Amino acid sequence: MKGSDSNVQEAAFKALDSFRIEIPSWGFANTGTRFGKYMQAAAASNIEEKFADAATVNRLTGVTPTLALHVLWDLPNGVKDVPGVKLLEQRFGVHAGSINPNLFQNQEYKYGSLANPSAGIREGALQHVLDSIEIAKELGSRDVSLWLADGSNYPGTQSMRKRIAWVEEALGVAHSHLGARQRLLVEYKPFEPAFYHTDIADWGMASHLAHQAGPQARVLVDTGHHYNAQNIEQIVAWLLHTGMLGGFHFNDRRYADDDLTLGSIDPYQVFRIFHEIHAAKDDDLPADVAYMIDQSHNLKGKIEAMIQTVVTAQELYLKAALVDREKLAKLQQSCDLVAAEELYRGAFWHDVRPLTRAWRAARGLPADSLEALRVSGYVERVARERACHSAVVGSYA
Ligand code: RM4
Ligand code: MN
Ligand code: MN
Repeated sequence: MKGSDSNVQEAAFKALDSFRIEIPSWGFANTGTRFGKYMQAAAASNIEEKFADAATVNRLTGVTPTLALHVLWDLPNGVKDVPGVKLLEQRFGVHAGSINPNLFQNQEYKYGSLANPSAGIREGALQHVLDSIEIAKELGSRDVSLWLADGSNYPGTQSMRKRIAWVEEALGVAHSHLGARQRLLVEYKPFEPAFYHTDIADWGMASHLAHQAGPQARVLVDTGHHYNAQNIEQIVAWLLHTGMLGGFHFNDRRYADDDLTLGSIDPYQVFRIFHEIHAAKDDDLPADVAYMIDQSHNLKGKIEAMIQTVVTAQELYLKAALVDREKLAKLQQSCDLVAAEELYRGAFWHDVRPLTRAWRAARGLPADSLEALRVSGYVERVARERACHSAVVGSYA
């Protein structure tokens, strides 16, 4: 921790003022596991309800002004749905955020999308990416984030190298359609749904592909998309060093891509990730990092869990911001290991909740966002309103 109480408060408010996090539309819909779904009466079943829920989260936390959209789920008619989204933006005061093409749900993607051996299917998948870029342009969204489910289940059944070239080619074309201020974010994931090889399996592959695609492409780190023992903050440090870090999909995991609420299993890891970002900023290695949440809750109440996540993200971001990095650098330089570790962990153990509460009060927000949700009765009200039309849907969201 650095400085006197008033200095700490000043530094904390400055850090919190600079922190915004995007929430996902699919976090408000009924989703489930591959074994089934538990329906929630309050779940959003259309984009209007997703915007309404997002606006509630933003009203109570003050830091979620944008909503990530999944093209197939939220704009099933593509660009034609843009005017409707613009009306919702005006009505709810929340803007469309990153645009996520859907390259995994069509039947024809069984053997891949951009890496499918069929040129025709690859072309169709690329067209969907280009439509998504157009949607993003019309909505004024900067980031198009790409996650490919592509891969294979059995050794010898696909040429991994041919597929690399096909993805390279497609991303190059996609990049050439970006507007001047837009970015292409390339997400990686080691397995699932493919269980032998995944075409973009790790940060090295994503970084290579982003590099090849062009100067406006970056890597997207989804915290759930790593093997268990992986040192994610080291990956973040490398991506910062090489200028390739574009953004995050935050969630927590115990086993694989569990999409549990951020910090529920390992809050220290999130602190360590944020520390790398703050440290890079101090070292004049600034990165334009898009913080996003990629969670959708099957058991917890969706709006409640989203607010819990946003507040947790703020707390961990703040803890990391308050590390005395000048002092830490000296201890690192002199290899004073225990003192360095204690300083680092000390910031993690520091309870910043009084500071986040004070910041909210100072910014005209409810001091306790979760309590404010309970008091508002929003969840109960929408549960009543939505009960009559909440359809059982077959797809993921
Ligand atoms: C994937 C990946 C993508 C997300 C989908 C729903 O595992 O995390 O980012 O859009 O899930
Ligand atoms: Mn993700
Ligand atoms: Mn995922």
